[in-house]
Amino acid sequence: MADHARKTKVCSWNEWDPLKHVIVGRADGTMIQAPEPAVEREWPEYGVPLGTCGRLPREMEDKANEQLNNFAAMLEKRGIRVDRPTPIDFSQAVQTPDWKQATMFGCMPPRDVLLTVGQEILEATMSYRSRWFEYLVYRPLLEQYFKEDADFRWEAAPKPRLTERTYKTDYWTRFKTWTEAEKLERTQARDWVLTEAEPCFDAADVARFGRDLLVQQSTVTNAAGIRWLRQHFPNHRIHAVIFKEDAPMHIDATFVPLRPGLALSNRLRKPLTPEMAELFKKNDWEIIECAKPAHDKKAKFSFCSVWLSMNMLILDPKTVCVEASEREQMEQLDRRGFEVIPVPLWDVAAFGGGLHCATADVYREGTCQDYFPHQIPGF
Ligand code: DAV
Repeated sequence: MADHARKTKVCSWNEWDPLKHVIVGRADGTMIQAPEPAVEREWPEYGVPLGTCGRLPREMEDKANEQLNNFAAMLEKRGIRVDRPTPIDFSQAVQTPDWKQATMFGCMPPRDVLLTVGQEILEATMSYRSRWFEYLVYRPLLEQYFKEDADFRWEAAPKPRLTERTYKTDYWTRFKTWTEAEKLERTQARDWVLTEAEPCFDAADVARFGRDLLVQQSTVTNAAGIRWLRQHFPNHRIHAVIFKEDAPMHIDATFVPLRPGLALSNRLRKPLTPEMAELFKKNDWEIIECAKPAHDKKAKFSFCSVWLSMNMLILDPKTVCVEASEREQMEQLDRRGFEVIPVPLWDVAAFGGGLHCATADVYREGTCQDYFPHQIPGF
């Protein structure tokens, strides 16, 4: 179809309305990043000690791409338009006037970078130097949507400087010396690797519920980032949340909406914001604990946890895609009346996540609704 003949419309207000257009990531060229203040990768058990960087093995990449391609083809078969990013050479060094970073990362998880709120797609700041330029892989698509949809609001959050001021530079070294109790104290104090020198956030720390957005403060999203989002979306109610977890990154394996009135909560990572439980209760939302994950350890080279079991793509309020090995999670949702579509995607984990991470909404039907008419003052 000629570009101008497509009916492109950018709009998505929540995680569950009928999905019509989505971006699915690619595994091509994904790197184990070189160390930087925000993040250190090490897998001594696989012969990759701290400081090693390089492209993930080609056979893993091929398998991941096969699963991503099958996932995309399944969505297209169901009438959903699927777009893909344009990979660039992620093994190249990148620099700004302030710093130089030996490698980039990849383009598997569009959810981390692109936040769709209504007719807007917002490019997140990101907080890793290796991910500073990641928005470039989505630019061909965003330029196209801009041409094809006169109402598309294309926005980018201020690019952070990411100098030494942005980080507690010895954080990860100290982290390794802390007991579990000490790590949890840091969580209670919201004391992670980012300082508050400038706003930082990843788009995947946001869960969208119409007028209400839950934003997780985490190792990649600071309070200033949440404040920036609050000021950027004045018609939304932004709720800052944290969970019982020592190095949180992204809300989409911790707390996920399923449909109006029903949300799925991680069975280990409990909400540490009492107001959050109250908000859901007051508005008659039921929160259920996720099922037991199928895997008992992370995938090889994966920085994501086994809780990718709850990282799902919802196609409409009755239909949900779940990773195909997550039998118990599928059964739980089946009992709740969902049509569950099993999608093999575990081999993609090392490239940046699961079904939710691997996608970014472009268009869902529906309008902006208020699912929480009873608010909690100050939250
Ligand atoms: O909790 O393992 C998964 C989500 C990454 N986007 C986790 C993070």
